[in-house]
Amino acid sequence: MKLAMTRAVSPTIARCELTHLARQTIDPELAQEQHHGYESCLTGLGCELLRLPPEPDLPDSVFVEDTAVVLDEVAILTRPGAASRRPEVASVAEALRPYRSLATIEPPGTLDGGDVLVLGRTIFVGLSGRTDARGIDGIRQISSSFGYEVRAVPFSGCLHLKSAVTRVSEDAVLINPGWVDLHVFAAYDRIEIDPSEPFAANALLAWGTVVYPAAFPKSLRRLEARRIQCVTVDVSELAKAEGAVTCCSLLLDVR
Ligand code: CIR
Repeated sequence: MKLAMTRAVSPTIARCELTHLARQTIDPELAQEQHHGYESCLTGLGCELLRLPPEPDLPDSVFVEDTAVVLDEVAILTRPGAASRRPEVASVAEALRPYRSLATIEPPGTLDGGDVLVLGRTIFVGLSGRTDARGIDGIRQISSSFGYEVRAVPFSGCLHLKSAVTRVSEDAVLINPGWVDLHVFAAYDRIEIDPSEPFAANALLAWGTVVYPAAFPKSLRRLEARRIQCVTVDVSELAKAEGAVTCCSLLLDVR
């Protein structure tokens, strides 16, 4: 079974954390409508939806990706870099418990799931304002026993590593070379975003199809030119909270 964990948009999303963006008015109802569209898109790809309990008092709680890293062998509960986001983790742990054994990033280390890009047996982890060296050591300790290699990746200009690079097929990544060094991903086919769309590198590969923001038509064309199958979603309101398509779900295969 394919499973997507999501969580409703908090009515307090306007009080979200922001790092690189200026605060703009966010319409929580429109954000929720767009989130429904995102969920429908995922169920359209044949997965079951598991909606986490709403957390109306936690402004960023829709961005569930940051709370856990789900590998086939284990789910790693994170310790988000923003203290305001740490209370999001407990309910995600309970939802994951039936499906995976659980491990945790221990204090004082911090790690956001948005900084973690798993490509086969290599886990690239962004060294960011949210994820520190201790957090990276934590994920290394947990995952190495399952045969994963962890590589720390410096980047700049954006919140998370996956704002700068994501996987779009078995062997290709979509990347903004202005934010992360292309050479780090030399082993992969690297598709560069259109330079006029700097936020376009965040794509969600969901069971062979790329879920992609409608806001980046030029970069979309680059994906389609490579025969990558894409479906677009409008997540413009969530983007004002510095979120994109990977951050609104945790995808897992369940046997
Ligand atoms: C935050 O700053 O934590 C949220 N406003 C946005 C988190 C987006 N998460 C992600 O890209 N993985």
